[in-house]
Amino acid sequence: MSSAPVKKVPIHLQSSQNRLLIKNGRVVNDDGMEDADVYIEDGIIKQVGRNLIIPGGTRTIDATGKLVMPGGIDPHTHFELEMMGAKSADDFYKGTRAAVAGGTTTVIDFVLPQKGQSLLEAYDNWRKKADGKVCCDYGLHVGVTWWSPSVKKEMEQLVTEQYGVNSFKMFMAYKDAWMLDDYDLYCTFETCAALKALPQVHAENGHIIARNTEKLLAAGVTGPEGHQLSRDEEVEGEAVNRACVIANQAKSPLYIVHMMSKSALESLQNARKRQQMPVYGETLAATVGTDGTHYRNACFRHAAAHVLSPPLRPDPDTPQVMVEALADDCLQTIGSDNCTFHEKDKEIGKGNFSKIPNGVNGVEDRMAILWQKAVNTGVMDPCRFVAVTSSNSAKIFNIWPQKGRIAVNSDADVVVWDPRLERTITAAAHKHAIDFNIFEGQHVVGSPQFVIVNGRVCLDDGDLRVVEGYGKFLKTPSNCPYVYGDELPAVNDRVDAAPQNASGRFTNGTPTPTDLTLVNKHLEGLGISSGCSTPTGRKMREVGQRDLQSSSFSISKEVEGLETKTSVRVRNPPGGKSSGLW
Ligand code: URQ
Ligand code: ZN
Ligand code: ZN
Repeated sequence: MSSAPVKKVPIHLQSSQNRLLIKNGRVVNDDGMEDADVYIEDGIIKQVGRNLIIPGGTRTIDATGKLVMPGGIDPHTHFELEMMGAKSADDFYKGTRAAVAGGTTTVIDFVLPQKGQSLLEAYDNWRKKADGKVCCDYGLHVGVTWWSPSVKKEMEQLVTEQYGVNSFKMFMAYKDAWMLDDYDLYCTFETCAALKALPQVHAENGHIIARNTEKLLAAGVTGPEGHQLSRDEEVEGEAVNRACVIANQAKSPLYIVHMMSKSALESLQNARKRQQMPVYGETLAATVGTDGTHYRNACFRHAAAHVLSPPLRPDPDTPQVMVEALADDCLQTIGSDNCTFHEKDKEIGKGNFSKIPNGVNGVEDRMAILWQKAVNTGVMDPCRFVAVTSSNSAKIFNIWPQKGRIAVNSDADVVVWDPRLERTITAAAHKHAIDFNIFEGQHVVGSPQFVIVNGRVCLDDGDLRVVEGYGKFLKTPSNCPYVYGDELPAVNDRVDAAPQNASGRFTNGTPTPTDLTLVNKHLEGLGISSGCSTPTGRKMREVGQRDLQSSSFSISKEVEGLETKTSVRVRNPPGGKSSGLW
């Protein structure tokens, strides 16, 4: 007797319908922590709490001693990007596979049209490259690399529901390729403001870089060290300031991508004091995890592998200053700018540093590197880690709380983070398409043990089980309440901040010093360094000036003896009222 035909269910459907319970972990959101179980069904978080009633047959992950965090959101990747005569090596499959391996469950890539190319055509090409390959959800920013009335029209179309784009990147560098002049920048910022979209800038003075490059090459400086010499900190700081001025004139908010230097931070902080609209700052895993001394390495392969723009800085304090800027809310996000190139492609620039394709790895190691440099050192608490690696990007790009949050009805993008897991980063073990890693040999303590993407366990106790094409395109709607909401305090209110809890956007609902003491106690229970640097409305420090208080591990005397509670619940809309309940 023949048995009834078995109906094959596509693997992604089987997986997303699985029920999953993450038990005994400590749930960490950007605004608090609680000991809670998380129940997931059909790709959505259905319950968060203790003593949940769960259907039989549910798979259980024991997260005892682990942190249960929203999956990372990398706001800056370049997969399969054609630039400078080469194509970036990580495509949307390998790139998102590497992302998931490191705990990132959403990426936002950049559509970068050639000068003169239709933005819509470039967008369609990106969707064709990505849709069938992504292992996790992805969104798109669109580059405005030239300006005309037709470009303006296409921007208007791109922000509609059909296309789902709410952010546009403009370049102040890459002269004769993607660079816009100040007039065109002003027009693009005005257009973004009118569309309630968010302009982004790559802030470096492209004219100065071009002239310095000519002079260096003429003087016989042709190696990768010339890349850094042609564009020092001042060249970045000037452009950050200019971009802020233009945004202020255009009455537009602004997001500055890949901020790499103290000079850039200084310009940002100064601009915020006068800015009418918010200015957000992003730095990179590369910036906090390595430095510009590598450009002097005698091996071309090694030095060229570190070439990106703006460059890594030779100043040894810069990585630490960037970590502190993230902790203090001077910077809001950390991306990877993942744009990897094979050695043969980097060699295009042998004999002329200005032809080395720009870009490094980072999408896989972004979270572990920041954890190591920021949380293990006591500069940042886990809540702030979640904010800068996930929730803030979700808020700024208007996908919060669908993404970036462990809460009922949020997407089941979850990382079970083992703060004790030790490993050494190597190219031999990474998931990228290239055989070089700029963090090679770095020992990190803290990494994902499980990564759940839309309800599917894609990193399963260390085993990577991604599915090509499982991810979806994620629309990012315009008119983000977090960026454009009238009721919200401006970022610069925070610069001259009033005492505790008179907070800016990112600090609404964040713990007060008393609350942080309790967070510290939770961490001590886990054996984690517990210095808390989550912004509490205090005045921002000057760039590079270390705040010893914020990096202290000690529990504040005034609250010693308080009863430790096991849950923290602060449920605020983005930028909503501050009302921490412990
Ligand atoms: O400028 C960028 O963001 C891309 C195109 C290249 N990567 C880099 O060097 N930052
Ligand atoms: Zn850039
Ligand atoms: Zn980039």
